[in-house]
Amino acid sequence: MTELPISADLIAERNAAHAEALEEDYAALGRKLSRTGIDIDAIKDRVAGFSVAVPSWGAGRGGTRFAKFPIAGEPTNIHEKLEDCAVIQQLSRVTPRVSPHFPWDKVSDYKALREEAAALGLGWDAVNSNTFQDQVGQAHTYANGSLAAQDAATRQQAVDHNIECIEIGQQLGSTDLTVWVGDGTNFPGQQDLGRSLDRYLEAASKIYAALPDDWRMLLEHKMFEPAFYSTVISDWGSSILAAQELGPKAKCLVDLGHHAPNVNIEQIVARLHRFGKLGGFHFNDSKYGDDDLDSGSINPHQLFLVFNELVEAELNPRANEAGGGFNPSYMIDQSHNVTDPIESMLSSAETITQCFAKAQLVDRDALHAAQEANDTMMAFQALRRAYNVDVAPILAKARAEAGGAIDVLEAYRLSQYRGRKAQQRKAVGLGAGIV
Ligand code: RM4
Ligand code: MN
Ligand code: MN
Repeated sequence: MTELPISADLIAERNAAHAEALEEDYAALGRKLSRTGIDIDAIKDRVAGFSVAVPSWGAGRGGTRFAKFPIAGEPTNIHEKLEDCAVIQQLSRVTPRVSPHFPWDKVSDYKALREEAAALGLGWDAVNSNTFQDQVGQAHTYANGSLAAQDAATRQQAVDHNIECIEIGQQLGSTDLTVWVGDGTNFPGQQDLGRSLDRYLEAASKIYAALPDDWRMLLEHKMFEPAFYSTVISDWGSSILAAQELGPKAKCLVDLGHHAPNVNIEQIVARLHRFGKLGGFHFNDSKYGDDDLDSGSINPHQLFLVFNELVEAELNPRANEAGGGFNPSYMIDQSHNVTDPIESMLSSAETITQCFAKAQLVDRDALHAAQEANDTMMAFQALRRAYNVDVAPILAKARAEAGGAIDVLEAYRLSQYRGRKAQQRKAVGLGAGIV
């Protein structure tokens, strides 16, 4: 392994400074949990086994559609992005995989890229295709759609790109292809709503046919943007219908910001699982639309309820879960406009793991008994009790035992990593906004 980006001595020194307080907090929480029959070490072990992938594109300050405000030391290529992802993993110990996006992360040698990541302690997660944007020199424009475009040559180009993504993913060691398309319309009448779905399904089935046996195709729905009148795969209904038509290796991916306001996302999770189609998540938070805000920054309770459904789902596996049982893919998908992306992803990884841990604390027997007895208040309280527990000491202890930092943000700031990168990396341009 090459040298990791943050000094191990710094982490050890800060952890030593926090160790006594953490032991006190962990012991106190352990006593509290044991009064309800919960073994804190067992929860810690589960937390130690949890992980969530980070998106390569989340390492930069993505900006909004309006403007981009780069920071000094921001990464400009996949190599620098990997280095930043390694910082997140080194400190948090819950983000061991990176999800690449092509062609953004294209290189000439993927074997070397895989080794480069491994040397930084990183593996690879789902490969993401991009047919929502034209590239320089591209033969056919995606202005009128990609997999659902009217033009057959455009559809074929989009299919070929997805197959190329699978081939790259095989070299990297991925086993999932995530397909999000921006295809849709801005005007009533612009396209035939039925036929555009037919075209999407036909093109998607060609990609599906190219999937290796142990791969999944994750269909990501999104209600609107860039299309503002209709979107081809707009919701979980369209997504599950498409996944069912494609076959057992096609699953649905839930990006938390891709729904109509106030939609009950945890119920969608339960529904997708019921039909063996729950493929994975893009974690972020949202106030209005696809805001890509930091996970749990707006509605941490919703995130907890999603994990509560995931625990229920794991306890009730569905026979038709092809590909080895319950194994949803977890990833962060955020855009950072006003924070250092490393700090945001550290914070989000922590919040996601907290919600996972809290969901493990739910007294399932009490919950199910209350549900059976129609005791609404006690059923709600079973969830509430778990949600109200501050699980921070469990996470910190699991992290420290794995070599991570007890206080991730403190260690990151003291490392002056971004400042050092600002000296070494070339500056990022302002980028194209629409103002
Ligand atoms: C989309 C969607 C996809 C992501 C792109 C960049 O809104 O969330 O997952 O690949 O943005
Ligand atoms: Mn997404
Ligand atoms: Mn999105």
